[in-house]
Formats: sequence, C-alpha cells, structure tokens
Amino acid sequence: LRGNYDYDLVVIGGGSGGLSCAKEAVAHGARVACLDFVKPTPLGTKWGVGGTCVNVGCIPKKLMHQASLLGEAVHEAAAYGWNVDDKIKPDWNKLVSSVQNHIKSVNWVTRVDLRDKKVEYINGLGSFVDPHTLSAKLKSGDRTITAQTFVIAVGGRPRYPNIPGAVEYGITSDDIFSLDHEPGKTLVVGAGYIGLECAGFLKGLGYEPTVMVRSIVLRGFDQQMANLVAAAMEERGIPFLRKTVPLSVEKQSDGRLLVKYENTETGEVDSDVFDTVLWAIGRKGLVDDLNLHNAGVMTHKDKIQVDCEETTNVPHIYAVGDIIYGKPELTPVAVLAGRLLARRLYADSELRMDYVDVATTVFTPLEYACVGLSEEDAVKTYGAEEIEVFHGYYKPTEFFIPQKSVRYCYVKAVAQRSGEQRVYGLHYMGPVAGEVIQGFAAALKSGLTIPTLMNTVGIHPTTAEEFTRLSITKRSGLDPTPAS
Ligand code: FAD
Ligand code: NA7
Repeated sequence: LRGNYDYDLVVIGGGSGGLSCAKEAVAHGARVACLDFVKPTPLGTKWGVGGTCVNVGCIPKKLMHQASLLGEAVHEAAAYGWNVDDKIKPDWNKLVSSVQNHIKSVNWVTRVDLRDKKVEYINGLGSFVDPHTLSAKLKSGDRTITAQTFVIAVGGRPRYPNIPGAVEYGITSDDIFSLDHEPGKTLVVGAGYIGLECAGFLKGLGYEPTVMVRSIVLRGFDQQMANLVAAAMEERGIPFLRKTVPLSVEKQSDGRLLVKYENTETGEVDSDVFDTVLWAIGRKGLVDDLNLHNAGVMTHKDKIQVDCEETTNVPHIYAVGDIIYGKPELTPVAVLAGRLLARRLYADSELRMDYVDVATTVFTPLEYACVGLSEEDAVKTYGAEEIEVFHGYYKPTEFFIPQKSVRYCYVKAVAQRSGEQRVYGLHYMGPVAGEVIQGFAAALKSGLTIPTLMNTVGIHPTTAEEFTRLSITKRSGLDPTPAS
C-alpha cells in the first residue's frame, strides 16, 4: 500500500472532518499525517488544533448561548420563589476566559489524542506541489511531504463585505468568542443562522444587537419557521433592519463606529453608531492556499465538487466537510463523512455518507430545530395537493409561572397527504430544540408516518410530546392555537 510515499494518507485540515478521517484511517492500519494551520483574523485572533467547531463555532457559540439562557433563567427563578437579585449583570471578560479555557483544554486533549493514536500532527499550511506532493509551511521552514492519498478538509472562514472600513473595523464570529472587551451596541450584518445566533446571545447577555437583513431571514430554511424565529427575536427587543445593506464603516473620534447603510427598496441612506460591527454574511471555502491546480483538482466557486464517495476529479484526492460543494455545513456531517471515507479507504467498507435528512438547530433565544424537508421544498417536490401540513402552537408548562411568551412556541409536520402518510419534515420552535428533534430525526430516517406519530404515546409534561398531539391540518383552516 505504502509505495514510495512518506504516508499512506495526508489529511489537510485538522477540524471536524479531517480529524475524524485521520483517526479512523490510523485505526485501520494506515500511516497518516494531518496538517492544520490557522491564519490569524485581521484583528489578530488565532487558535489551536481542532478546527472551526471547537475554536470559533459550535462549542463557543453553544456556551455563550447557554450563558444567555442562564441569565434569563435567573430572572425566571424569582417567579419560582428563589430570592435572587433581579439586577444581575454578566462579566464579559470572565465569560470569555471561561469559554477560552474550555477551548484550550479541548485543544490539549485533541493533541494528546492524536499522539496516542499515532496520527502525525503537523502544524503547517499545506499546498500542493504535484498530485502526490504537498509543501507544508511550518514555523521552522518548509517541509515536503508525499502521500498516496489525500483528503482535503480545510473548511472555510467568514467573508467580509467589500465596503470601506469593513476589514479595519469589523469583526466576525472568528473574533467574537475571544473579544477582550464588551461588544456593547452591536450591528450584526447577515441573517443566516450564525448572525441570528450571535445577535441572540448578545441580547441575552444584556448588549444591544441589531440585525441587518439584506433579503430574507434564514435562507434555505422553512420560511414560515424562519419568520417565527425573527419575530420571536423582535419580541425580545432585537431590531431588524430589513432590506438593508451596509455602505461603509468609519471610526469616530470617540472610537465608536459610524455605519452608513442603504435600504435597497427605497434607496434611502441612513446611519447609526455602534460599538461593534459583526459580519455574518456567509463563509468562503479555503481553496486559495492549496494550489489545487498543481494537483489537477478542480474547484467550483470557492468549494470542491465531489462524487458520492467524496472523490474529487483526481481519483486519489478526496474532500470532506465544509469545503465540499452543495452539502450541509455541519460538524456531524463532516465527522461522519470523514470516518466513512477512511473505512472505505482502509477497512473494505462500502458504506457511503448519506447527506439527506440531516437534522439541525438554530440556537436563537427561542430555539428552532428541524429535520427533513421545509414546507416549500415539499410542495416543490411533490406538489401542493400531495402535501398535508399538521401544525399547532403550544404552551410549555414551565413558561406559565414566569409568564414567558408562548407566542412563538410552534410545531409542524410536513407529510404525504395520501397513502402511508410519510413524514417528510418536522419543525419545532421552543426550548431545547436540538434535544427534541434528534430522536425524531432517527424516526424520520426510519420511514416515520403520520399514523405512527399519532400512535406514539407522549412523555408528559414535555414540549416534545406536542409532535404526538398534532391533529390540525393547515388545509382545514382550523385555529392552531391551544385553548388554554
Ligand atoms: P474546519 O472545522 O473548519 O477545519 C478546517 C481546518 O483546516 C481549520 O483548522 C483550518 O484552519 C485548517 N486549514 C485550512 N486550510 C489549510 C491548509 N491549507 N493547510 C492546513 N490547514 C488548513 N455546526 C454544527 O453542526 N452545529 C453548530 O451549532 C454549529 N455552529 C457553528 C457556529 C459558528 C459560529 C460557525 C462558524 C460554524 C458552526 N458550525 C456548526 C459549523 C461547523 O463548525 C463546521 O461545519 C465544521 O467545523 C466543518 O468542519 P471541517 O472539518 O469541514 O472544517
Ligand atoms: P449564510 O447562511 O450564507 O447567511 C449569510 C447572510 O448574510 C444571509 O442573510 C445573506 O443574505 C447575508 N449577506 C450575504 N452577503 C451580504 C452582503 N454583502 N451584505 C449584506 N448581507 C449579506 O451564512 P452564515 O454566516 O450564517 O452561515 C455560514 C455557513 O454555515 C452557511 O453557508 C451555512 O450553510 C452553514 P441573502 O440571503 O444572501 O440576501
């Protein structure tokens, strides 16, 4: 297998996909090196091995979301009889240092794990010299590495808009979780899930976020649910500047940031002053440093197109994770794709990654999770006449005593109208949305039908049981709000 190469496999990128692939390949006897290198942000933020999820993605995001939920819970606690000071305030620097300490411990465990598992970790920036040769830029100089097989798992980084002041004065999700000062009044530009999540936890922590929306909220998600997410955030006091794009960012003499922006419908130009401007306008695949042309690998926009076995147009070069074109950009997707690829390469497996019906959660203050098709995609695929949508608002028991708003607690099931009434999509807004949807995702993948869902006995009193109580269809026109 080894031929004359230094390694059987070189994985470029030590994030979710790369690490899982490298570790699995070693477990099946391959000789593996894994390169990981992080270029600092314009602000100078950098981090250790582990990739986006661990350092500047899922993990710090969930911790800050949790911090903001805890603040809310403390206020609710008073209604439940706890004697708490209602004027609590978070300590941003303490939160950041707790989050960063956790991340550093994960970086450490990752390095130890790689050493124990005998994956050679190379802290260097990889670029192809020819189809079997990589040059790694290390602190100590360049190193040339050859391998029989390559897996590209370089992920992506946030984009900056092409407007004056964007790079000098703006930050991104790459900086927010380690910011050394309070963000204060923050303009969050972009209404994808990252923008909404950041605005959500900033509000919960007591800052003043505003969300700037160019077109629609949560493109790619079920739009009824997306609008509920936005409405729930607005109800909590987060303003949304709609149909608006930024024009420039200038630093004032007092250090605050003057942002000029334009309403794309009316052409009206306006401005406001913020302490922080956070770009959440999407991510760019990190193909540029790879010199892919030296290996003959073709790119598609800033991504790499692969076939159903994650093979690029060059047979011994594969790609997994966020860098591949047209697949969900989520950690568990990258992890499973990387692991299955390693098994196909080194353990005689034939199992391929299934990118369909991947569940996901938007960790906004009121969370949203879903699995399967959005209502509009179901209608597009099967036709409106073939789709039945069951839906209902509900009131979580624990919301009553603190009198929390139940206005946006809502579930819906998008299903086949006739035949076995197959469930195509499940959508949930409410507490612990990811925990609720994860199990239903397994059911949906196993062919869940509406009769099975109706025959499932709920766990009372939970919010997840609302899926077993769905009885009103949209087609009926009946009121989906509960009586009491
Ligand atoms: P990455 O994890 O990005 O790893 C790629 C690594 O390769 C990086 O360390 C990079 O620096 C390195 N690299 C790049 N180029 C080179 C090179 N030439 N040589 C060497 N190394 C290189 N997903 C979820 O499932 N749930 C969530 O809640 C969630 N929240 C998120 C929140 C935020 C703010 C962000 C930004 C992302 C979030 N994601 C979430 C997405 C998730 O983080 C990614 O899908 C996942 O990290 C992708 O893994 P990957 O292996 O493809 O790439
Ligand atoms: P997304 O989901 O790509 O969302 C980006 C958001 O930013 C979206 O609302 C865009 O509006 C908006 N956008 C994009 N470019 C601009 C400019 N130039 N000005 C203003 N607003 C803009 O990115 P996220 O960062 O939330 O998520 C990153 C990835 O993780 C994403 O690709 C997911 O697949 C997973 P639009 O709808 O395009 O008008």
